[in-house]
Amino acid sequence: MDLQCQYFHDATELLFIGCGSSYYIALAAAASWKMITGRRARAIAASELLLYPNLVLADSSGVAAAVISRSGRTSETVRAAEFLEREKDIRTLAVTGTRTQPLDQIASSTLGLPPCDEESTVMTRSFTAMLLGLQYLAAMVAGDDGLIAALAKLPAVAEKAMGALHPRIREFVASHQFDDYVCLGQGPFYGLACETALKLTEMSVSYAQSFHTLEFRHGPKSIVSPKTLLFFLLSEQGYDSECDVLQEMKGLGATILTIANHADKRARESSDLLIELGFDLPELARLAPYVFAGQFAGLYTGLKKGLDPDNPRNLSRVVILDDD
Ligand code: F1P
Repeated sequence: MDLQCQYFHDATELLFIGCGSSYYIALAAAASWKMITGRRARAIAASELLLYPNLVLADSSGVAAAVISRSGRTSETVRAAEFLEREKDIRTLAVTGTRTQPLDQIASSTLGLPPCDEESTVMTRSFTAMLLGLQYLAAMVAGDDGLIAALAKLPAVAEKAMGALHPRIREFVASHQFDDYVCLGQGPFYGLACETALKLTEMSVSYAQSFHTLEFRHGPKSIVSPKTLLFFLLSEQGYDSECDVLQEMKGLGATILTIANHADKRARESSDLLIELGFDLPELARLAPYVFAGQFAGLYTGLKKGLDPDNPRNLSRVVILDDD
């Protein structure tokens, strides 16, 4: 794909559209796009566009859309691309792990990432790969060479961090028993918190919720107990406020798993497991690794429960609706 697609350059607003994990990529990608390019960006679940088109597209001029789908076949996502291209004359970019599928054929351009297409029903490396692909695109559109260079450094440092993380999460899961999970993040980390919760649900059939970190105080915190594992995805920009919530929840008796790039004494003292990435990279260049903990926690919790995390009950690899 010519990453300099003119319609992307000209767009005054970008919609990021997907389902499931791909919608959560859209959440993180839309936040990244706005922060990198300064242009308006929104994440939309494909079903919302199909069921409430006027709500989504009201007074949206100069719109382009990135339509995200590992399989390129998810019915709602393909229909969303068709609707935009054929009924609204809005150009779309397919972001996909699978070429020659309906989405690829309908979209005006394709950012194809076939190596990311894992065999598992559950999206893991395809999540991080498609998010990174969209962050690269944003950095190219913004002409941000420093961010492009930082993104290019990420795989090497992330691979090292991933290797160190496996045994820590495996041990933590083996030595704890939880009734439920809550995953918390703000700004570009909110979509990653949603994905963390989905991994726990898909891979281990556990009850997991996700919230904007400070929203958790407004009622949902009533669920907190030592048998509740709270994932805090700590940002730099919101660190102090997020740490206030972390300390408050520790005071209520929660078990806390914290992911941060750098943690201070407060976070260290209140976390039952602290994952400190320590990457010498700008914040937006190191978003993707924040989902590793949730992916591993889902994997090891599923295995501990005697499940097959790659083939979750009730799920299919792609959701194809009957009338497709
Ligand atoms: C989207 C999705 C996945 C989910 C499951 C069903 O797939 O909802 O996020 O884990 O595999 O499909 P896709 O549109 O990205 O192929």
